[in-house]
Amino acid sequence: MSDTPLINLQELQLAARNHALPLEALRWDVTPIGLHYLLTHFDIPEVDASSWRLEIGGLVEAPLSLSLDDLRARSAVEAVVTMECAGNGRVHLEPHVVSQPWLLEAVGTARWRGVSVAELLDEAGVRDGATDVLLTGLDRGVEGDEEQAYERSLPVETLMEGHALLAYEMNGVALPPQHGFPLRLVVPGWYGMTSVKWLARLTLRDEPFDGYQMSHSYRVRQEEHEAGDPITRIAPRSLLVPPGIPEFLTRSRVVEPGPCELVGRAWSGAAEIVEVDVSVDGGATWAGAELGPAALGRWAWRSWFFEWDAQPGEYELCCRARDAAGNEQPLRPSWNLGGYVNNAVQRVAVTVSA
Ligand SMILES: Nc1nc2c(c(=O)[nH]1)N[C@H]1C(S)=C(S)[C@@H](COP(=O)(O)O)O[C@H]1N2
Ligand SMILES: [Mo]
Repeated sequence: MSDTPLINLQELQLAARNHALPLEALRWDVTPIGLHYLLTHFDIPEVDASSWRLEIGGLVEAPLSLSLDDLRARSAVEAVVTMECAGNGRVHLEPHVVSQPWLLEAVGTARWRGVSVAELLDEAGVRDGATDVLLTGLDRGVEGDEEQAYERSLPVETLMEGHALLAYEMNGVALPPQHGFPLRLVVPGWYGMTSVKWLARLTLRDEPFDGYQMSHSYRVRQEEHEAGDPITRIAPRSLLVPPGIPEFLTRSRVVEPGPCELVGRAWSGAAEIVEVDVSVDGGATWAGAELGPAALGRWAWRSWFFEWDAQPGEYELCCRARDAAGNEQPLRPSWNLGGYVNNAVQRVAVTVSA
């Protein structure tokens, strides 16, 4: 970690609000709520569920105004979904990008329950010419000198085909305030910024929204005045549970000699995970890990296992995932202005004691 750049107090302030998944929590199939990562741009709003409504309007035949009870009375859908922040890995980029200083753990897997977005849009009746849905949250703030609600749009098609849901439950309980009470969008396979929390409105439009969170943030660009490419689906990543015991300050690991089972998770929004490779020598040589069952469904991370015969010495453990579309984690990061989508392989320093 000595090569990690110093973060400033403003970044520490963000990091204290927006926490990551402790890597040992990769052991749970479904992340316990308090261990799921969090990212909130502005403040967590306090929402009165009895007066709250979800409005569906714009280019629709019949605008809808739905209470939480209305939504709960409909047929429910459920999905186990791995969500990851697009800024995960940011702090490993050089030169340093000032923002939420994620290391590698801005990820979590939850069982979401709610209503299908496609069903609601069908009911409202999407008018000809409607191409995009603007999703507006109740939280407000200032970013890039612009006062705004947190809001982003998605193509109607993505919401119709993509298994997207409006969730009112997480892991079997009502959405906690920090995860979007009373209702949030969940778009499986897409980076987290897509899944708008504290939803107030869905507005059907005839073009993509061009507000701050669309045109400035969440684009891969090298320079400020470049349009760049929008960030969409999650690139493959694998993470391992650091083995043995940690040293308090450095988090470096101490492992007993002998057989040591390395375990971790791998996921990709583009296509299924087909391979995870492990290296104990910093990426010089690799061997295949065994994939666990795909029991959690297509949108959740996959477990993996690797038997390591740990002999006394110093090691750097790495893991590397590949998906069915041929996307593979790079060994080294590639830089961009916003510090997004750095899915370079994890590196864990381990001392195997004599
Ligand atoms: N309304 C609203 N929705 C939001 C955000 C936000 O700040 N406001 N943050 C987004 C980002 S960047 C991410 S990564 C995910 C994080 O979801 P979580 O905090 O439930 O893990 O929520 C997304 N939805
Ligand atoms: Mo994010």
